[in-house]
Amino acid sequence: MTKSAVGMILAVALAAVSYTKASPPGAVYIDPLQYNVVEANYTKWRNSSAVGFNPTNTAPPFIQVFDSSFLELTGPSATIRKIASNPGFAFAHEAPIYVADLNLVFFASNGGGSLGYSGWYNNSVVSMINMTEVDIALASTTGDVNIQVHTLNLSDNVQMVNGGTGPYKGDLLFVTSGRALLPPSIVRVNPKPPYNTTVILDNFFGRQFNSLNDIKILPGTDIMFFTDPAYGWLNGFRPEPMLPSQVYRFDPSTGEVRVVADQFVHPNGIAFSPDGKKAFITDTGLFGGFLGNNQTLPSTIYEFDVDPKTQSFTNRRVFAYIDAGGPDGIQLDTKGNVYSGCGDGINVWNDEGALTGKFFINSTSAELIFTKSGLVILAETAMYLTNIQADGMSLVGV
Ligand SMILES: *[C@@H]1O[C@H](CO)[C@@H](O)[C@H](O)[C@H]1NC(C)=O
Ligand SMILES: *[C@@H]1O[C@H](CO)[C@@H](O)[C@H](O)[C@H]1NC(C)=O
Ligand SMILES: *[C@@H]1O[C@H](CO)[C@@H](O)[C@H](O)[C@H]1NC(C)=O
Ligand SMILES: *[C@@H]1O[C@H](CO)[C@@H](O)[C@H](O)[C@H]1NC(C)=O
Ligand SMILES: *[C@@H]1O[C@H](CO)[C@@H](O)[C@H](O)[C@H]1NC(C)=O
Ligand SMILES: *[C@@H]1O[C@H](CO)[C@@H](O)[C@H](O)[C@H]1NC(C)=O
Ligand SMILES: *[C@@H]1O[C@H](CO)[C@@H](O)[C@H](O)[C@H]1NC(C)=O
Ligand SMILES: CC(=O)N[C@H]1CO[C@H](CO)[C@@H](O)[C@@H]1O
Repeated sequence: MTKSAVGMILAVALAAVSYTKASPPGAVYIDPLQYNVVEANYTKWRNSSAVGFNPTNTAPPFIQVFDSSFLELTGPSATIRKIASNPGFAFAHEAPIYVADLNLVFFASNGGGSLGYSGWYNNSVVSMINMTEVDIALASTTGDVNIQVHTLNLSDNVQMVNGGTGPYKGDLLFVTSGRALLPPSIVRVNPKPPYNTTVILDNFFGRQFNSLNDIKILPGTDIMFFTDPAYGWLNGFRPEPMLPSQVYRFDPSTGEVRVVADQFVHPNGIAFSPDGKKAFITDTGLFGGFLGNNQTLPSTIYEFDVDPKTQSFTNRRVFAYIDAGGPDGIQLDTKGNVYSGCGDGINVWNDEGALTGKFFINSTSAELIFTKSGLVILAETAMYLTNIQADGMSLVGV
């Protein structure tokens, strides 16, 4: 029987018996009907300072279930365990790339937020964690572990790595936000020592990009799509933007660069459906850097059709509005479920846009990545692993 078949039978069985017996162990079922009306004297009304919706006040981290279909992707025995931690430094922010044949995850520190190397004078730090070491350590205990992460020393033209995907032709594919007058770029990095780098794009017809944030390759092609918000300026390490905050398409075989979507406040994460027909862009409009946060601006995932001829993003519609923080990095599993790093952890929607569950850590996660060991959650000063059954796009070559 396949893993997903087991999950499906389990979910059906649970739905028939009782939601409160929801497996995995420690999972908490929140029946939306119980919270549709809470009345004026409710003691847990939320404002912008609340981390997330945790009406059961369950100790994090835990699996929060809004719809029993969520159990199909977690499987019956998923846990959430910390695998690395550094309380003083936001070492695990974004740009995770899983290199399956080496069983390594590469990622970057926060280049702008609290506990990151923010500011004009400091580059972010790219690191790597060895998932074989993680597996061995987790097998020796039922609790958390703290695996050493290895710092890479990349060449100086790699500044403020913020997004990544791949492997692309065997290499890590990062986007950098640039720093001061050093331009944002797309860069290929050798995943093996000496980690040598090759920049493949650093301008739009002679103009510097604002601060590239995230990148994906359209499934079945070598064409790259990336977002370019103004966060380098808003976080104090880039000059004022000279381009709209928009989404670009780059064909590395011809060198052609063009815009495929605009009209965002701060376009952030990017992902495609497994068949490549739909695109998702997260807009963290509410996060304004030095301008401050504004809860009335987008905290929204938009869904588009990918035009079969032009590959422009068409038919924009709201896919989800996030109830906690803003949607940052975004990844899909092979069944089309959508995962995004938000203010309370990883939020997950089915392909119809229904929020089915969360990996609730009670703090911000900006990104996640699927590995053979499960889903790795980047949570700024910590990394978690949840050994769910779903397979991500990063495991099938995109
Ligand atoms: C809410 O609290 C107020 C003040 O204590 C009280 O007068 C009112 O009856 C309460 N309402 C309900 C629905 O319990
Ligand atoms: C938000 O709610 C908390 C807890 O009720 C309260 O202490 C805080 O003052 C509120 N903040 C704002 C901005 O309303
Ligand atoms: C979640 O985090 C907030 C802010 O750090 C904290 O006040 C709250 O107690 C935490 N909730 C739980 C259930 O641990
Ligand atoms: C990862 O760790 C395993 C177990 O210690 C080791 O055999 C392997 O060489 C490591 N891989 C890399 C790329 O360092
Ligand atoms: C990077 O440089 C630091 C400091 O020089 C060194 O400790 C570390 O081993 C280097 N990392 C790699 C992967 O070479
Ligand atoms: C790294 O260096 C090797 C040897 O010169 C070269 O073949 C490879 O293309 C380089 N990779 C990158 C990403 O620059
Ligand atoms: C928040 O954003 C809205 C919409 O752009 C704007 O009208 C409002 O002035 C902003 N509020 C603050 C406090 O900046
Ligand atoms: C966090 C950090 O590394 N800050 C450094 C940024 O760069 C300035 C100037 O070189 C240093 O003084 C800070 O310590």
